[in-house]
Amino acid sequence: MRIGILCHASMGGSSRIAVELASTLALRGHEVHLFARTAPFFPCRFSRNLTLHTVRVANGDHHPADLLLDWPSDELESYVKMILKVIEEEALAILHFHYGFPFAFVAAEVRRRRGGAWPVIIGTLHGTDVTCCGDVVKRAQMMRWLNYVDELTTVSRSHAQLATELLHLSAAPRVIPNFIDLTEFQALSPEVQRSRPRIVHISNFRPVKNVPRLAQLYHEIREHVDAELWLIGDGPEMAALRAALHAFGLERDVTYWGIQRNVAAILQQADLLLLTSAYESFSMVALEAMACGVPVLAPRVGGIPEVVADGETGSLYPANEPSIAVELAIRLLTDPQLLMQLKKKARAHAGTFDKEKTVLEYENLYQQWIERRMQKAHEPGDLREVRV
Ligand code: GMT
Repeated sequence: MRIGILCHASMGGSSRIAVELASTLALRGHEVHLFARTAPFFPCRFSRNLTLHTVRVANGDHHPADLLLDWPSDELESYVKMILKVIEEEALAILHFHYGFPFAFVAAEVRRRRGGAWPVIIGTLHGTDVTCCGDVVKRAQMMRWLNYVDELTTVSRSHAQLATELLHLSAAPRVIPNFIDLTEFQALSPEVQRSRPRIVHISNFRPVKNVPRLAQLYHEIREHVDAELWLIGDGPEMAALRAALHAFGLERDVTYWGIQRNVAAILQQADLLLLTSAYESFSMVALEAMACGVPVLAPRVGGIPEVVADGETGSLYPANEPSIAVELAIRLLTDPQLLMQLKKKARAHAGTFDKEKTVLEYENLYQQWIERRMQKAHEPGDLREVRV
């Protein structure tokens, strides 16, 4: 198949999924074109079938934690034109965007300017592209753009329900969960016991991650357990977090890893992933941690319960009851047998999100749409345009 994939260049989960999907589809023999504003933070896996297209931008040095939603209008126009040109030259059958802003707009523009049936447009909603549609202006925009989309997918049942309600969708998006490459994310022996347990947190440190809560929880856990804290990533709330940890006198117990591409190598050395997010449609980091044999302690919000098996691969706490999170952390970190069991199960459970299986689901979805379109006899002109 000839497939175009649109995504952000940031270090967010939607970009990681899009790049992995594009790379894997190319390695499976499809002709894939990846469209991003600049080269994505996560590198593509090399394949002759994968072409990366970027636009010439005035300011390319955006912080990788920033999800750039409002592109300068000239860049957006260049992006749309670039995609239209590739569709024309390469006869793309599928155009699949990851994350609604600005890509639902871009897809709608492509369909509006080209008319006709090709390429089939698939959109995957990932997280704040839906939650921000509580805002009436954003919601109206998104609802308008989604009229041009042939099929919507999203990453958890919970997020599908939220999207359906907020965006007044006539049918819930198809759920295709996020996935992981189990060869890249591997676990070390679960038997390893450290003199000091190690809590890890990975994020883009945006407000939705509720970073003040992270400092508070660590402070309270630290009063009972001599655990260290490893922080991976960076973002707008990092300075405030540093200040809070300093004020608690915990600065020397914290290791700041900054932004890392190979998080697996660090995750493998941890005992517990601590999350405090106000919302997660899925939580890629929870899945990455589990694949590295690290149990997850997270609030019961959004799609997290569909990723973390409570009591099996970690523990979930009510988002508004942080004291329960502290109790659970102390229990996990002071019971080596329990921790070892959770580590083993975490790795095994991550296997249910294996990349190979999920990429097939996307492949089947594309194939079904192509066949459906091919059967539509009333657009013969269009049918000649596409090579699959
Ligand atoms: O929506 C966002 O805040 C950014 C987005 C991203 O690009 O990383 O994150 C969302 O998509 C990820 C991949 O599907 C999910 O793992 C994250 O849970 C989700 N973030 C939120 O829902 C806050």
